[in-house]
Amino acid sequence: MSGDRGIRLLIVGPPGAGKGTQASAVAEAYGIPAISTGDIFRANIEQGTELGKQVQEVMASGGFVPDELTNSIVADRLKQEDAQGGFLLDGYPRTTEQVHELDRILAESGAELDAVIQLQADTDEVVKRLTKRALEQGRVDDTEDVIRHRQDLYREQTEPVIAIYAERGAVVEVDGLGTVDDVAARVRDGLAARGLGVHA
Ligand code: B4P
Repeated sequence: MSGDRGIRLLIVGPPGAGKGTQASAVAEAYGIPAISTGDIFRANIEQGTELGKQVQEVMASGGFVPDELTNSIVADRLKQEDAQGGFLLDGYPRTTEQVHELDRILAESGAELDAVIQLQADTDEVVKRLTKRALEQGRVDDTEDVIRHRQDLYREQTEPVIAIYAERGAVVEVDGLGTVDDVAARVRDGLAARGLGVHA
């Protein structure tokens, strides 16, 4: 870990791989905030803020919010007090441009990433999960066409992000199939194997 300044993690994976679900468990175990760009955008839409109005349409279509906007939100969020002792970023970076911005933000504060958790799940499984969530939560971006578009964007824009971190040797691959508890145990083991266990 980066000295006494806590652990800094990313969690990436296709929509429906279970990022949000696992992020809460990991963040709780390490006592760090889980920062989900998707949650930040959804909260703004719900509250009808200016940002919410700006991102509403693109999110409903399954597209990516423009890098410039997303980057500035993350830069501001990471300056907050609770993120000084480490953080888990969920759903960011999603484009190579966002990787460069995160590199810049971290370099500015002299911090480094400790690991990137890559949750893996095949397309059939993620489509099944998101279709189920659509019935339970009614998220506007969980319709079949939009789910497909989000998966395409993930392959085109976010897989190259994982390749960058793999090149840096930062990726912890985790099989996202199975129960939530099974996956959580694999995440814990994967981090522990890199010397990043909760009690390490
Ligand atoms: P997100 O909020 O990140 O949405 P997501 O990719 O669908 O992930 P989510 O966390 O909701 O789902 P999860 O896989 O955990 O992004 C939404 C939108 O915001 C994007 O499309 C984009 O428009 C915008 N956005 C966000 N970040 C951006 C960025 N950096 N740049 C540009 N735009 C950005 O889980 C899915 C479901 O699976 C859940 O219902 C869960 O209960 C279920 N599940 C989890 N684990 C399971 C398991 N083991 N078994 C069965 N079901 C499971």
